[in-house]
Amino acid sequence: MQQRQKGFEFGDMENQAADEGGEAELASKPPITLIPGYLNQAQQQALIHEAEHYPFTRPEIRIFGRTHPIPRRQVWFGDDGCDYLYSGLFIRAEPWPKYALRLREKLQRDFGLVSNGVLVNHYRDGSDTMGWHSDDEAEIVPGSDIASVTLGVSRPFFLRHNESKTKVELMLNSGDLLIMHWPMQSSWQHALPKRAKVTRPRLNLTYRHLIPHFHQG
Ligand SMILES: O=C(O)CCC(=O)C(=O)O
Repeated sequence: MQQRQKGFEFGDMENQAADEGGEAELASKPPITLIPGYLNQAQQQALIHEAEHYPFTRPEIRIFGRTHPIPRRQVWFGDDGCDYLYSGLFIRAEPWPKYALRLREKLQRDFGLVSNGVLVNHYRDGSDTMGWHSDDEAEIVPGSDIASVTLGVSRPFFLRHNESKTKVELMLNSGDLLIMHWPMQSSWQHALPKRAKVTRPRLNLTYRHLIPHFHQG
């Protein structure tokens, strides 16, 4: 049976998944569901240990004509043909590791959340970061949700509406699940800001549903 939970944590405001719809609603409340403590300690530890062996890289991206290594490490796991073009980088899908795959299956069981790839980001400390962006690449299946699971140190996570500029801040703790519902990626951006005082690492896994073989046609 599909389970659809709603969570709460929205700065001082009440969080409510904005699937009731409406432009004004969408401009003030991001369509998200936060489920604190979705993964238990054993599940978190299994993933954290597994990630010690992930083939992370720190690719270079071009910004205003100059190349810079991204301020974090990342790896993309996916089904055959689910390669990803992200921030101008073409990332070939690596085969699924055991626990990342189990989490994919759990998300599908618990929420009917279909995915065929996961981007894993590793932030060594608070100087590693993710800038403002939307996950709106052409190969993402229209209408699909993105599930984001956090492990390790707690960090704030920001969302900002493209037009109203409404800003929402969440605190993401280890084991939390944040579901970014469609159409969040077309009207909101998100970011993980730097935090100088954070000295411990954080992992984040975002499960996405891609159109298979998109880059092979
Ligand atoms: O680390 C995070 O929580 C954000 C990850 C993210 O924005 C992404 O993978 O697109």
